[in-house]
Amino acid sequence: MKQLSNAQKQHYLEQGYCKIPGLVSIEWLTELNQVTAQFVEESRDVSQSNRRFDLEADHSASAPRLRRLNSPVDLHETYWRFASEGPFADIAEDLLGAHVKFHHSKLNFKWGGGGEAVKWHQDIQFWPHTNYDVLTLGVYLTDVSADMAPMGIIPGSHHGPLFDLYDEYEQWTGHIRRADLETLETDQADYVQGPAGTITVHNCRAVHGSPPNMSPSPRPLLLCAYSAGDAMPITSLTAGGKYSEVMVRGERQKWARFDGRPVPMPPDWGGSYQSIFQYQQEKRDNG
Ligand SMILES: O=C(O)CCC(=O)C(=O)O
Repeated sequence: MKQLSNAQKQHYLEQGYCKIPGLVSIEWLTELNQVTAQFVEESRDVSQSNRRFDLEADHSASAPRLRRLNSPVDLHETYWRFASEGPFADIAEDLLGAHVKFHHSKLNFKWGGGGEAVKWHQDIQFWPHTNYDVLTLGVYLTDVSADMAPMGIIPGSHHGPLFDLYDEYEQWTGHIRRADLETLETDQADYVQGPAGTITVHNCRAVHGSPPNMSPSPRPLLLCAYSAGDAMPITSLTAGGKYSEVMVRGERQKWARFDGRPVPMPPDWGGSYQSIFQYQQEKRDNG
């Protein structure tokens, strides 16, 4: 094991997630926050969401309110160095084995004063792979307390079914329907919080989400997804990414491994997909 204790790995395998404190140095945090501040500055010149910035409705030049910076590793080498050389890659190796691929990244800001909820969902329906050795690592760039809408994960939900993220009209919503939520123990969710640098990891089948951020401070969470070397994506969602499918550990695998459990497919977005918020925040009465 490179970074994790056996107990942390066991927690991930049994519960589908884990919290990892104390591995991100102050130097990394300072650099990541400096670069992030530059992107927030740049967003002042933007009035509508685009491929780079996902903006809240009341974003403005004088008071930026970002929901997400899309694909940060493509935008600045600091993010890529962190994703490929920092503690994430070691943790991914501890959990996925010797051969690890990078999949994609995003930086969710969840701005203070009402930054939008991320409704309950599982990730793998957005980007299906041939198996479920796919996970997302996150790092909080500031201290995150309970009132700042930390990410909540339902323990053990990765062992359960994959849910339909379409509504009853077969429109993609990117979140679990109300009727299905009633079968889940959302009240048991573990809201992972901690000081700046706290790392979260969740499996691609784990049910997770977060409420609106009603505190005054943003809650920036840099997320990077990785897969085992033999988990192959079966859509082209991230095909244009600069580092998509790049090996961060070990060697390229010639053989794909298939899990017998079927995976629901997302729509064919044909290059128009920007972020989870684009769909989740559309007002439909679908639960
Ligand atoms: O930012 C969060 O709280 C949740 C992130 C998430 O689930 C996502 O972006 O898919």
